[in-house]
Amino acid sequence: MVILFRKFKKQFILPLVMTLFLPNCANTKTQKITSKDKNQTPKVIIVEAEDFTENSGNVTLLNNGFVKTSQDGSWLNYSVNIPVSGRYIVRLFAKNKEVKAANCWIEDYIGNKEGRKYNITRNMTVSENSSNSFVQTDGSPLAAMTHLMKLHIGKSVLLIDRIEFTLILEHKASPLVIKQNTTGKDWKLTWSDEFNGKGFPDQTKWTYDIGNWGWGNNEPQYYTKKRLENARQEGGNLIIEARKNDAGKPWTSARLTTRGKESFLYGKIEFRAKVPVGRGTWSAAWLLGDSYVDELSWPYCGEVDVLENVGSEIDDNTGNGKTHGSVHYEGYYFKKGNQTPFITDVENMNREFHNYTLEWLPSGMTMYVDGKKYFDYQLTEPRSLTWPYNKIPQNLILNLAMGGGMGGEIDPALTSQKLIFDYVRVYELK
Ligand SMILES: [Ca+2]
Repeated sequence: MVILFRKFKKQFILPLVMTLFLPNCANTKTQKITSKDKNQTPKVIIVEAEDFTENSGNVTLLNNGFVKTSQDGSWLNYSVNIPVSGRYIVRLFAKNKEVKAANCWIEDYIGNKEGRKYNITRNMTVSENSSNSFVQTDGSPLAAMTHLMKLHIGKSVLLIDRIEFTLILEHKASPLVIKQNTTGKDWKLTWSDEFNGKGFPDQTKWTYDIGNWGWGNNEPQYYTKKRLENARQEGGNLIIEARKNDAGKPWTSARLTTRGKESFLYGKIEFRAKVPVGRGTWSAAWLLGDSYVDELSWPYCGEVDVLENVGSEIDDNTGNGKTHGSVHYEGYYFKKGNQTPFITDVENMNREFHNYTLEWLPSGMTMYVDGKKYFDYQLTEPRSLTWPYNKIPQNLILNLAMGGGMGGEIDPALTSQKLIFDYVRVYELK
């Protein structure tokens, strides 16, 4: 049982002048963790606005504990102790007394050695003339550790109250790792979902990734949990449907994963799928390392994209398009500038099912579309020095994103798009 316990800062009369200009200095207070019992795992982490460790220099601490930001744009840094790895709801409590909306976002791991910007909330808009309200992003992944975060506030005068992090899903490794035999000459089926059921996806095989934090790619869709409109078995298929202006969100969709159920080490993995056309769609069937906890885990945990297609690369008339095969890890990702794109043409992508297949062995990986090899990545030095795929099991992910870094601008005419899977099959060598 989580008891919300926080100081009622608005009722305190602080020994300060009405407003106090704050130099760019450190504040040593730490955030409150809400839990009645100190030994109990806290579920809500509260970071008070005034507990910043650094600021942009143009913010003002008010005597009621709010921090007032500036028309010139402001930022506030916070040290946030996350006690449990998992997915969180992030809420920003702020008042906006101005006549225009204010845009905010939260950056994690500021000052990281890789020089990367980890946006864990996408843009959060505080409406004009709003008071005592909050804006919210769901599903942000956070590892258990002390995070240095930066709250970015656009050119707006806001009264910031606090940020809350609410745990919605604890991170757990998959209880079952299916390690495949890798020698022999024939592939033998070891796991599959034929999607012959009705209604919800098989909950013994799949869990839901939920939320709208942007998924590291500034994606606008909200992935829902257990909602037939977004993910269902029907007619022998799994349908993942992205829907516009649905459930109070600009776009809803679904992202299914085997994480938490089973993961795989080696084997042949075959996705039989039919993708949607339409500018802005981003279809994917892929693998992500079990050691992924938050964005800092990537790409060290591994990611293998077996089917990756964007609607803007499909000819709406012929249905001919492209799929991208990629293997991401420390030795091979955008920061290294050594990505060799493996892209192949696929005819009639949206009207016929095609087989998108990965063969993953200790020696490397190959990929095929309808049995035709187009991807060959063999494990040679120096690749082997940082190669995670001989030790970190990978879980399977099926999702339909809209827009974002790769999906691009969404055709405003789109209202509903479907990514359809006939089956997912996993084999080992015998
Ligand atoms: Ca089927």
